[in-house]
Amino acid sequence: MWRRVASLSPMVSSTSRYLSLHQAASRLKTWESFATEIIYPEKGDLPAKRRAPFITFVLGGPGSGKGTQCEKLVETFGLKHLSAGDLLRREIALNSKDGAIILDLIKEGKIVPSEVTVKLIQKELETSNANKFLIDGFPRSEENRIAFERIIGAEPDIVLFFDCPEEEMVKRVLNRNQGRVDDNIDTIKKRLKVFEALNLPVINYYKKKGKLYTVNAVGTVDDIFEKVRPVFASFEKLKE
Ligand code: UP5
Ligand code: MG
Repeated sequence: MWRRVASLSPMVSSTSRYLSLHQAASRLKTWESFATEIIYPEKGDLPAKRRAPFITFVLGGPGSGKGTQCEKLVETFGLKHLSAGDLLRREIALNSKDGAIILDLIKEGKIVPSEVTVKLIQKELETSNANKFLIDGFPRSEENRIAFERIIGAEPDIVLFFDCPEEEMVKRVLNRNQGRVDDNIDTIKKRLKVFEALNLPVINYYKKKGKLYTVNAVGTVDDIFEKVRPVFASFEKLKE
């Protein structure tokens, strides 16, 4: 069962005023497919796929180590890793209809429109057999966050924030050497500005909600993982 988002119903109904009946009905259908209460079978257990997924948002500035730590979480806890940046880069590689626009935005360190990113994440969530997800590098703005709640009809269970000094992040990104179009000093400066202006408010939002786990992201990869591991080990749902 997906967790219902308290503000979802009013948001859907107020949004519907600006949508055609067909659009509104289709949005409601999408939401219902995620949010409908599950009727428990009299005997036996629910198939894993139908349980509420455990969702973690993994946030932090460029080069703070989100992807690196996600890989270790996958190995240790069997979580499914969805990197929003990788999903967008895949669209570029596939030359999809949004590919060219995505490339221009990434080159400028700007945020791709929420609808595009959320739809890509939605497709992965719907088609995966997994029930525990790490959503890496998303949401990057309050608008992203609200779009996820509206379209997916769910909130994260926890939010992991890798807190890393800018100097260290710049050093790591410049040393990466994987040919990413945004790994150059001009774009990194823009990415850092966007992170501070738009992503920090999201981090503060989850802090107020008591969902935020902040990890000091300085140190070796293994040292940092030793700070991340207990966060996940404490969730019974992840042991199922
Ligand atoms: N490294 C990692 N940990 C280290 C450590 N402890 N000590 C020393 N080195 C360490 O790590 C970066 C580098 O540092 C690697 O070489 C690693 O080996 C080393 P990584 O784990 O890759 O860091 P990460 O935080 O994942 O950095 P990344 O550059 O991927 O973060 P971004 O958030 O900038 O990139 P993302 O791919 O998420 O987004 C790219 C762009 O896509 C955005 O700028 C935006 O334009 C667009 N985008 C959207 O518009 N919307 C989205 O929802 C997502 C992306
Ligand atoms: Mg990454």
